[in-house]
Amino acid sequence: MANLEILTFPDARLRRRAEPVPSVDNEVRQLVDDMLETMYAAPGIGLAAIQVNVPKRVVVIDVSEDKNDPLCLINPEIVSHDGVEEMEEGCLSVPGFYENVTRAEHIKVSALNRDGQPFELETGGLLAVCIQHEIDHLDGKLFVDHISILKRQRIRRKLEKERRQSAAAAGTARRKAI
Ligand code: GNR
Ligand code: NI
Repeated sequence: MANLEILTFPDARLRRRAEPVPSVDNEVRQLVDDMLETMYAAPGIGLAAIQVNVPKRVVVIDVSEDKNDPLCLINPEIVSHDGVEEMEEGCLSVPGFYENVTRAEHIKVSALNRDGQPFELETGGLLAVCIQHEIDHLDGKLFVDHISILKRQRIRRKLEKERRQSAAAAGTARRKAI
């Protein structure tokens, strides 16, 4: 298992459209296991492969209280949806920022599981929100695309500044070490 590095907004690699998985083989299962470890370590309630720089349609989720109910969705598709609901969202690729996003309240989703078997899931609440958030990632979308341009720019500037500062700090540490 491996704890993978998570890309952060505004990294252009998060904007790619992920490719469907043609067959669920051992390589895909290894990716799923590494993604679960990365998600639990972060900690987060979901993770899309594109966030760890793998442009494949693979998602892991665990919205359980005790973090003991992992869910894996490969090639997920929303079959039907109804209702609208607003919920505050965060994202491991947009660390430290939380905004309200409006999405479908209930969804029916089809996907393949870790064994490559097809299944359908009908759900609402946080799980439905999380699945929609993750499918957005697979299409190169982030929750900040659902908020105002002004808020998105503010978040981008702050994260770019943080990145510059941590890069500068790393440079200082390296020079001191030499
Ligand atoms: O950990 C996460 N929490 C969360 C909260 C509300 C709505 C969506 C999410 S998903 C997020 C993890 C993540 O970034 N997945 O892509
Ligand atoms: Ni996210």
